[in-house]
Amino acid sequence: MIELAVILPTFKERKNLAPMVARLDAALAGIAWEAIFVDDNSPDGTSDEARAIAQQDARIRVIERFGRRGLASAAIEGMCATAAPIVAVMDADGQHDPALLPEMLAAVKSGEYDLAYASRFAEGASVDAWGRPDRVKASGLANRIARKVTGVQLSDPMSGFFMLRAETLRADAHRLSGVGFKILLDILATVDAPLRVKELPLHFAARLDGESKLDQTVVFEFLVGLYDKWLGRFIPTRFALFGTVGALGVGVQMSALWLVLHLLLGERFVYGHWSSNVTFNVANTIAAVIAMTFNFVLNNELTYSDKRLRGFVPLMRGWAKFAMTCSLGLLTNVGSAAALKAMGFHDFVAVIVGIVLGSVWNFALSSKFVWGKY
Ligand SMILES: Nc1nc2c(ncn2[C@@H]2O[C@H](COP(=O)(O)OP(=O)(O)O)[C@@H](O)[C@H]2O)c(=O)[nH]1
Ligand SMILES: [Mg+2]
Repeated sequence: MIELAVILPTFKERKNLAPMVARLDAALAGIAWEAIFVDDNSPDGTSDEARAIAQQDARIRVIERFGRRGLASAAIEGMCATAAPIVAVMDADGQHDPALLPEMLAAVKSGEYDLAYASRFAEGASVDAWGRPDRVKASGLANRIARKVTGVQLSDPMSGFFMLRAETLRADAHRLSGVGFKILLDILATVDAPLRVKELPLHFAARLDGESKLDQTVVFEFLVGLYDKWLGRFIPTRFALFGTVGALGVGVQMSALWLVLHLLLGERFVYGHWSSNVTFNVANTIAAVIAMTFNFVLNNELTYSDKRLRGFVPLMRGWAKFAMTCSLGLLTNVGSAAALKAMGFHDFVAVIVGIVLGSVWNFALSSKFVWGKY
């Protein structure tokens, strides 16, 4: 009977898989285990390598996902794809020592603890071998903020190496946000009954091959994750991001308008001459297209980073579709404002309601038609 499933989310880790499996095999002697690699269609052929290993070793399984990215969602889907009663999550790059797994398993199996995890900042742990003093500092700060905001009192709630009963996870899996990388924090902050946590000191190592995927996005994802836990249930995280990008777009359009008028009118503009209607309309149209393009790029990078469009043709097609949804959004915006004004509402109220309705419309359409699969 299978006892333990080890979930290893991977993105571009091809060369690290074989050493990882060898270490799991050595560490878990005498335990009935399986390992599931959850790969987001890595361009380096990680999933092919995982399947090649699995051909020789039935304890190894592979989940390959397409058109999506995300460490947290990969971990959740892996944990829900096993019949093992106990599940663990760890990095596939050698930074987490599999030798800690038996001790974690004993703690969870004993019934004394609901969750065991390896902390980089516990008594007896070390991060020197990591070779990334910048990330040590950033993690320390992130941990402090996370403890404040969520009330979770662990030395390293941002750890990516933990184990718990699968049923504990499944009971709340539908409520997890699956956003960003802080899956442990997400679990701890989501479950209703407080979990009894066993903390083990981790000697955090340097990664074997390749480079960190979290370097570029670590701060952004952290903030998004915190927002999601904090205010996400009032205003959904993605909509908040979309709205923020939209608000920035207003600033971009204003600046672009100023710039274009300046270019069109040159000195006359500088000395305070007002533009004619025609010039203004031409300039404002150009500015609007610039702002819309800015919004498209930023939404593609941030709001929909997990479904990011890449390559010239997909980007141009996405841009064209975004332009179309935005024009419909504009009609909704102006149309609803006009209707409200006709009904006797104050101008200001009409404009605000128009903006909100237009944004909701843009958001709904673009998440379906620009970044969605339908
Ligand atoms: N499936 C999947 N795995 C990911 C993704 N991003 C990172 N990973 C994996 O998650 C683990 C931790 O990521 P890593 O880049 O090592 O982050 P770091 O240890 O914080 O520098 C590694 O095994 C990565 O391959 C992703 O978008 N999807
Ligand atoms: Mg790593």
